[in-house]
Amino acid sequence: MTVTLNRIAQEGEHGSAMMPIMQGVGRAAIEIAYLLRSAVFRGALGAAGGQNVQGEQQQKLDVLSDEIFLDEMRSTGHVCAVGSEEQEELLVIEEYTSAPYLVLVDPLDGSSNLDVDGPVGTIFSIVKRKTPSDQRPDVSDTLQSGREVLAAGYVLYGPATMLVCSVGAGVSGYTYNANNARFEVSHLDMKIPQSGGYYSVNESNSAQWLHGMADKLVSVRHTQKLGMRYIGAMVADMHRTIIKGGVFLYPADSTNVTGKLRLLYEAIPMGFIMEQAGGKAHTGEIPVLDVQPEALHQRVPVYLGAHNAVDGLIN
Ligand code: P6P
Repeated sequence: MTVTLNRIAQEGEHGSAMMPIMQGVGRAAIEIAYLLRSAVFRGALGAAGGQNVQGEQQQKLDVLSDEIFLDEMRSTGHVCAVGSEEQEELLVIEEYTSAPYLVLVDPLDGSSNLDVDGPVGTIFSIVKRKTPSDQRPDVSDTLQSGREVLAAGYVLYGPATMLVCSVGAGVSGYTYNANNARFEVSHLDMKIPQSGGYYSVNESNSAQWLHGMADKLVSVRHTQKLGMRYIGAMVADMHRTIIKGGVFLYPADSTNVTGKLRLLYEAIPMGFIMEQAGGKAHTGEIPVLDVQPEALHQRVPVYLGAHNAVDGLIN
């Protein structure tokens, strides 16, 4: 009996409520994966000409993936609004303003890898609205700490398309099976190895790191015998860290004093997954999931990985 995404419905306290949205994420992932594979023939590679709220050059595929994801969240009928990296303001789903959930998403993470055919991903988390269902949802509904997240996960568009997710009862990975046109379970109860593996960081920034981070990293990588891998797409670097062990970090530096990665749709969902996989997720000051968000696109430093590797960097 092949196990599919439907098994999520039996997981933990929130599995059944999260199932329709997870299926929507799965549909969006299949559409985005197809778009990525055919982009070069459709003139969909390259810059869209605009910038996102981060001031980063938007790729055409960023915009298309964002549209696909929003459409699939709308089609679930359970989502009242989406906070997206690609949209400055919260996107209210007008047909379902009374729906109970909101989704935070980075629709196409690592899109600078696209023109070199490198791996990219989608990162998402799901929260329950705080505003009453007879009111219009607003950005305050998104400003919840990671401790209130009901579900989170990522899609990795690599040699295979994988959906890795958690509803708070451990982490499982599903791989897209084109023969059956569905995601099928391939990695049950994923746990990060607590020794060995790789450190993963953009070391070209090391001269700007704060708090003696460069020296700490030299010490940790030697004492814990870590190799080095850096793909430049958070989803791919995080997935390898969970499978192989070690730590992924994007420290604050003199240019990005609050870090580069976004709290609501990168750090929190990935921190949720890392903690559920038996790892540690920290900002250098407090656990990522304890940060109280103050803005939709705020940034934080992140240290995500095995406990001993993260502790060696933050203490
Ligand atoms: P840098 C991609 O733009 C991203 O948001 C993450 O996916 C990735 O981990 C990071 O930025 C890469 O940043 O500065 O190393 O290119």
